[in-house]
Amino acid sequence: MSNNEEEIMKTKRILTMQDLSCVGQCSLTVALPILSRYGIETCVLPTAVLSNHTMFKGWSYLDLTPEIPVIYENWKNNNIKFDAFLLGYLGKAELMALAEKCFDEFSEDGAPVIIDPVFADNGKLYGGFDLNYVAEMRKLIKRADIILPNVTEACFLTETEYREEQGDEYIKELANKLFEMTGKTVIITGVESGGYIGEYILTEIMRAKKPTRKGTYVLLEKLPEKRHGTGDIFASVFTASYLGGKSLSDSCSLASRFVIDCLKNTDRAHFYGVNFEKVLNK
Ligand code: PXL
Repeated sequence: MSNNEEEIMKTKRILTMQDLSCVGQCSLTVALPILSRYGIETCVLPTAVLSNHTMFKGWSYLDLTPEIPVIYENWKNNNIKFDAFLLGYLGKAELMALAEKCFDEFSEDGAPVIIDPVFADNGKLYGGFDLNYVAEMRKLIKRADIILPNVTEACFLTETEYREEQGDEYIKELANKLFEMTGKTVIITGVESGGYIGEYILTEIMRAKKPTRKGTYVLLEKLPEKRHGTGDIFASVFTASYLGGKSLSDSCSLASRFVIDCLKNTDRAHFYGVNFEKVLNK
């Protein structure tokens, strides 16, 4: 087989399950172009169609939950399977059981599940979410191979009080609690330390033939601006890089750099997202 043929054979097919916000540079409108740009066949399962994301003053919401079993039926008939899954904003607690059904029925052997829980930030739940959603997410993350909560989501999931002042011990405590709940790789995002921002990765490795937890920080420069959608961009670049064979920490570092670049390429007046399109073409 020629190199080119091998490349063609190896193309991975991912399913990304999240909402479709018509306007807002988040969820599917970032995951689809980013994953595709990295050469991954990207299939989508839109959980809802929103006029725009929920950081605008108002939004419409068409719930697609009732359509999902119909989609599954057709995928089943067409024998469709996926090599990986990336989940972001789902929107309704009922979607968690449908996500599990999706992993059960449409996974190729060993297909990794990457879940960004997406329901809270800055110590608060996003509009439209409640503690029942968090409880269902607590069950769903047990099916993940990698979870990508921010600090607030990590607090809700572990029932830990949110603190503005965080520190190393607090972050490690959150990560260890999540590791105990899932037994899989935990990556806490938006971790701040001494003017830097990044991730804390907690994963299990074999050391002297024994499974041992290994924690690593990936910290980069912190820019003053905070923008919407950067978590979704981070998750997409991280996933593309990880599926491409890079390590967890290299994938975090690449994804963080990508987000920093997006922020640097976004006008201050552009309040609702970042211009990732400019970075995608670099
Ligand atoms: O970026 C996360 C996200 C995705 N989708 C919708 C959102 C949000 C965050 O608020 O509102 C609809």
